[in-house]
Amino acid sequence: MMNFLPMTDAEVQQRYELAKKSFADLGVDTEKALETLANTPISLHCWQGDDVHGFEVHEGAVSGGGIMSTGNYPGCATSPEQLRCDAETALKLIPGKKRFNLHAIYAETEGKVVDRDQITPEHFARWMAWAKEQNVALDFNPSFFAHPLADSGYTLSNRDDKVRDFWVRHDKQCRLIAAEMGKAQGSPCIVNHWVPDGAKDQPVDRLTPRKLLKDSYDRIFAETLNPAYIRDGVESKVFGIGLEDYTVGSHEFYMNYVASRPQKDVMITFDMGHFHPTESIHDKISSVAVFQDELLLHVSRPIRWDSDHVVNFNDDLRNLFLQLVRCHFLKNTYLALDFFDGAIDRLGAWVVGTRAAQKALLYALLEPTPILDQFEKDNDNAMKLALLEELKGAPWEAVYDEFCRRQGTPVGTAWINQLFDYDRKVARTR
Ligand code: RNT
Ligand code: ZN
Repeated sequence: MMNFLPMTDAEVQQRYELAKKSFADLGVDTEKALETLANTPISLHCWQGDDVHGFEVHEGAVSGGGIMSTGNYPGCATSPEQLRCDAETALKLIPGKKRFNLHAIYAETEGKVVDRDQITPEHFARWMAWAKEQNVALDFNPSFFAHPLADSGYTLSNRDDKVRDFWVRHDKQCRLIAAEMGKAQGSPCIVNHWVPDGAKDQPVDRLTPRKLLKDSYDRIFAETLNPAYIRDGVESKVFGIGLEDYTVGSHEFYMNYVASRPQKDVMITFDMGHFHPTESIHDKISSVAVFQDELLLHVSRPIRWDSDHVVNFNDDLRNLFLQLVRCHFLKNTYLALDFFDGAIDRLGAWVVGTRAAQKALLYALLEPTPILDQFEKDNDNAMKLALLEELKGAPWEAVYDEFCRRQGTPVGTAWINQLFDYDRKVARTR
C-alpha cells in the first residue's frame, strides 16, 4: 500500500505563511477566514454509514421505497455500536466544528417493536449520551419512508385520514424528541421535514394532496416549541424514482409554504440534488436572503439525477459557498450533508465529502470580493473574469492544511493512510 508521508508542522506553517502573504496582498485576512471556518458547524448525516437502513425493529417484512442507496461495498454498519464507531473515526479525520444528523429510524428500542408514532426521547438516550461525549450537537429528521403506511406513495398528503394522522403524529413526536435534544445540548436541534409523496404517472388531481400537505404541516407546526431548542426546515424536491410525474412537496409548494408563515418559524431546505439536472441552487440563495431569515442546506452531488454522490470540490459546491459568503448569509444558514454511497468505503465517503464542503467554504471565505465588486461596478468585466480565474489557483489549500494542523487532524493526503487502515481492519472484515 502507498504510505502517504505527512508534512511536518514546520512545512505546513511555512506554506501557510506564504499563502497568508499572498492573500493579504489582495486584502484578504486568512486568520479571519480560519476563525469563521472553525466556528461554522457542518452536520454529518448518520445515514451515510449504513445506506439509510436504520435500526427499526419490524414485525413483518421491511417496506422499501422512498429512498435508495446503491452499492454493496463491505462494512455497512448494522448496529448502533458499529455506526457510532465509524462515525467517531470520521469525526477524528475532519477538522472544525461538527454536528451529527439522525433520522427517526435510528431509534434504539431494545429489540421491541415501537411504531413511528410512538417514539420518544428515551429511544435516543444513547445517541444523546454519545453526542455529548463526542462534543457534537445532534440534528434530527422524521422518517416518512420504508414503512407500510408509506407504500401508497402518500404520507402527510394521504387522502386517508387514518394514514395521514399517523404521519402527523410521527412528525409531532419527532419535534418533541428534537426539542429534548436541543435543550440537553444547549444548541437548537435542526429538524428537516422531507416527505417522498408523489405519483409515478399523471395524477388528474394535483391539487388535493397539496392542500392536505399544507394542512398536515399546519397541524405539525401549530405547536410552538422553543426556538432555542429546535428549528424546522421543509425540503422541496422535483421528482423521485418511481414518482417521476408528480412530487407533492415541490419547490413552489415549499417556497410558498414558508412564505405563508408570517412568524417565519419554518425555513426552506435546499438539497443540491433536488432540482432539474442543470439547475443549481447557488442562484437561489440571494432570493432567500431577500425574504427569509434562515436557510437549511443539504449539501449533495447529483449526477444526472438526485443520485446523492459524495460531495466533491466542484464548481457547484464553490458557487454555493461563494453565494452564502457574498450574500452575508452564512451565519443564517445551517449546513447539513446529504449523500450516501454504498459502493465505496463508507468512512471514506463521509470524510471526503465533509472535507470537500469545508474546503469550498474556505475558498469562498478567502475571496477578495470587494475587488471583484469594484470591477463589476466599473464594467471591467474582463478584469473580473481574469481575477476569478487566477483565484482558482490561489494557495487556499495551504490555508486548509494549516486549519487541519491547528485542529489536530491529519494534513493533506495523510488521512488516507488511516482510511486505508480502517477499511482493511474494520470495514472489510465485517
Ligand atoms: C431525499 C432527501 C432527504 C433524505 C434524507 C435521508 O431525497 O434528500 O433529505 O436524503 O432525509
Ligand atoms: Zn436531502
